[in-house]
Amino acid sequence: MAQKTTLKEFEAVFPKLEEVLLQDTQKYNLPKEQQEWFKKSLEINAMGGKCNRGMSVPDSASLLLERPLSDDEYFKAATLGWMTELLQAFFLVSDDIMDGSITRRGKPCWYRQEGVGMIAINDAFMLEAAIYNLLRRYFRDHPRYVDLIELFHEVTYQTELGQLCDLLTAPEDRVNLDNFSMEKYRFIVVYKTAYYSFYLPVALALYMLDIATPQNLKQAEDILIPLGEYFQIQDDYLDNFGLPEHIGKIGTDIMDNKCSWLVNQALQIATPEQRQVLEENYGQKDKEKEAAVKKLFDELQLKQRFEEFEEKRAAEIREMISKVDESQGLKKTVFEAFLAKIYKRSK
Ligand code: GPP
Ligand code: MG
Ligand code: MG
Ligand code: MG
Repeated sequence: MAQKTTLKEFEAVFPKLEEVLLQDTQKYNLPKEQQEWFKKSLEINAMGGKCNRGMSVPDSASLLLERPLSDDEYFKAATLGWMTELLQAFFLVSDDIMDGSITRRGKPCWYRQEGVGMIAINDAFMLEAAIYNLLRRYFRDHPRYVDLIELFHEVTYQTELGQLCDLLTAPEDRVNLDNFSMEKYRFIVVYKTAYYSFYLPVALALYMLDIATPQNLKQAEDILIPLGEYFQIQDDYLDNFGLPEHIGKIGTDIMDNKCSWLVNQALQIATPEQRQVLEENYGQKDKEKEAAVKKLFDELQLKQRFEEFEEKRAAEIREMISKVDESQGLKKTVFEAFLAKIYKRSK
């Protein structure tokens, strides 16, 4: 039987990786003060999240093997998991600057913390560098080392393509609702979120166990991408309807002029008068205008619309999972575990 990891167990691996990363800086004679800075950046930015992405690497590996992992397997899988958390840290530090966000994980965003500012950009690059550093240290002799490196590179690039589309559809100075569409929305979320959050952890587990094939990777992608799209739709929903105490961040999508799921849904059902309200109030850094859009979202019953979407998408995904051909090395339980983690999430 497979064994599910706990946050405590997973977090217990981090100090070892941190130590390895800090020791490595000594070969360049990095001064003590800068080592301390890097340590703090690692601890604040990589630690303290839900670690859903990271923990899903050991969980997926155990489900694929249908048995608990040995200590060595667990350490390797958790290390790959921490690399996905480092990738996420690199993205979030950068994304919060780009989105002008205020809080993350219940604290001020890294770039807004005392003495940090735009140094956060360099810190983001170093969080990314840490991935390849750990990969080299622990996987250089692994038969799929090159595949692992290429996977991180490709998924990073895919996320950047999504982020580019996210940013260019949300110009700060001019609101043009004609820019938005569900087609564009789908591209944005699949690339900026689904690949790194859902496909990556499972692909990592498959490579680690050296059972990845073009067929099972494709099979995994076909389910994990719609699942990731659903996850980002939840993120957009929670940006407006979630509680900051639950989600650990304050929504900025309306003021940021984002091509979010909510505004796309609103555009599909708005009367000409309601569309006018959006034209006049969406995408402006003004609390009252934001409140007018929030009021319109309530009038349009977008909460209910989201709940209907959620039921429908969860049912579709369950259907897809039921059809997984396990002869290719995959297990239905891998996908069920992901769905169970995100279905009706409030944070
Ligand atoms: C989530 O978007 C997407 C990312 C965090 C990827 C960022 C990609 C980069 C290449 C930097 P979001 O802005 O909706 O996330 P949140 O709501 O957490 O700010
Ligand atoms: Mg953001
Ligand atoms: Mg963003
Ligand atoms: Mg968001």
